[in-house]
Amino acid sequence: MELYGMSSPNVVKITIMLHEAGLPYEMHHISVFEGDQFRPAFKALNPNSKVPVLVDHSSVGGGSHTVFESGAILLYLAEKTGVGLSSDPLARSRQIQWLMVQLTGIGPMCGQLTHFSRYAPAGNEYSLARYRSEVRRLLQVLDDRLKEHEYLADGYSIADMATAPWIRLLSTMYPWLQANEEGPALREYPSLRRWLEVVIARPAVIAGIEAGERFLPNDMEKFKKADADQFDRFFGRGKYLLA
Ligand SMILES: N[C@@H](CCC(=O)N[C@@H](CS)C(=O)NCC(=O)O)C(=O)O
Repeated sequence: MELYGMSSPNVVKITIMLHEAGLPYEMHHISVFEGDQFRPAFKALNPNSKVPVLVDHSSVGGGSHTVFESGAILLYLAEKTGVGLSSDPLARSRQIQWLMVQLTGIGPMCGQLTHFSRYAPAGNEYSLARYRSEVRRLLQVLDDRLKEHEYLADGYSIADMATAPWIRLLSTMYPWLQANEEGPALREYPSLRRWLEVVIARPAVIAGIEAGERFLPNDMEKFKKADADQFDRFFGRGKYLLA
C-alpha cells in the first residue's frame, strides 16, 4: 500500500487503520503549503487535491486501486480486511452513522474554527462564535453518547479511529479545552476524555500517530516558510478566490 499524506488528523485516521489491520505501507509526504496537492501527478490520484490518498497495489480486483477521501479509505480498508466494521448490518449501520458525524461535522467544523481563530484577518467575530459554538455542540453530542457507550458504536470501530485524532488535536490546540490548574484537558466532557485516553493507549493508535508526527517538523517548517501567495492559494483567497 502507498499512502500520500502529512501530519494532519485526516491522514492519521488512515495510519491508525493500517496499523490496526497490520497492513504494511509506504508513506509519501505531500507538502500542502508548497502546493504539492495541485500538481498534475497528485491530481491524477485525487482530482479534489486533498490528502489522504491510498493506493492499494493488491486490490480485490487484482490490480491497483486508488482511494481518496478519508472516510472512503477507512470503509475500503475495513471491507477488505474485516477490521473496524461489524459484519452485523445494524451494528455496521450505527458505526457508519458515527463515522459520518466525524466526516461531516467534527472535521469540517473544527477546520473552520481553526481557520477563523488562527488564519483569518481580524473582524470575524460572528464566524468565530458560530464555529466555536458548533464545535462545543458536537463535543457535547459525543460526550453524551460516550456516557452510555464504551466506544462510539458497537465496539471499537472506524468511527473511533476517525474521531480520536481530531479530539486529540483539539484538546491540545484550544485553551478552553486544554489542561490547566482547574483540571485536565476536556474537563467539561469527562466521558469523551475517558474514551480518548482508552483509544490513544492502543498500540496501533500510538504507532499511527507516530507515523503522522514524523512529518510534523517538515509541515511546520513549510508552514513557517510559506509566503503570502502560498497562503492565499492554500486558503483559496486573494487571486485564488472564485467569485
Ligand atoms: N474530506 C476530506 C478532507 C481532506 C482534507 O481537508 N485534507 C487536508 C489536510 S487535513 C488537505 O489536503 N489540505 C490541502 C488543501 O486543502 O489544499 C477527507 O476526509 O479526506
